Amino acid sequence: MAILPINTFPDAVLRQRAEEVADFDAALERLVSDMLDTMYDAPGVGLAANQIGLLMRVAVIDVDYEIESDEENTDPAPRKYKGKNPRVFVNPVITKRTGATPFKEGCLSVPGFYEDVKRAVEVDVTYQDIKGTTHTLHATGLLAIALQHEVDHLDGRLFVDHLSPIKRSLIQSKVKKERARGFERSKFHVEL
Ligand code: QAP
Ligand code: CO
Repeated sequence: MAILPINTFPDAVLRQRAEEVADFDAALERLVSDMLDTMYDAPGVGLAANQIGLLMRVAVIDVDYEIESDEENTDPAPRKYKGKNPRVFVNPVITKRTGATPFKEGCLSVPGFYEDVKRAVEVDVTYQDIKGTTHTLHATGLLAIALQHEVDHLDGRLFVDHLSPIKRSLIQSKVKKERARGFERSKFHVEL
């Protein structure tokens, strides 16, 4: 169990193409487990290995879980989930895209920003599971959007790349500024 730090825009590792996974070993199992812990902790619905600084074609997605609200517990740390459905995609390839729709997306690497991105409505994806077995999946709804978003990450693309250059650079400077503020806060242990 480990929650890993998430790289944020414009970190260089988010711009690199991740490499195909060849070894379906214990190290991969640990990586996937840590990625799921990190995603649920955030909380987010998807996370690609680039976001935790590893250039491996691995993504985790859970578009089905809900955070159980707990009025008694004001501590943000352990959270409860109902209906967890972790999905793991190793070496995912989108083989078919159908339709087009705008979808308001966010990203754990671009915290606090949500913008409309044009995505396919349905996708076919071929991928391997954690054991290396190949599967194909026809995805619709939020899962189809998440798959396109995560495969973009593995190819070094972010949702902000689908926006105008002006919007992108504005978001970049704001994310950088927020990150610097976060650093100052942790350095001096000041609660704002
Ligand atoms: C990718 O995104 C995605 O800005 C996953 O402050 C996007 O989990 C899948 C998040 C759209 C499907 C549709 C973003 C959390 C989480 C933030 C995420 C934030 C806190 C984003
Ligand atoms: Co993302």
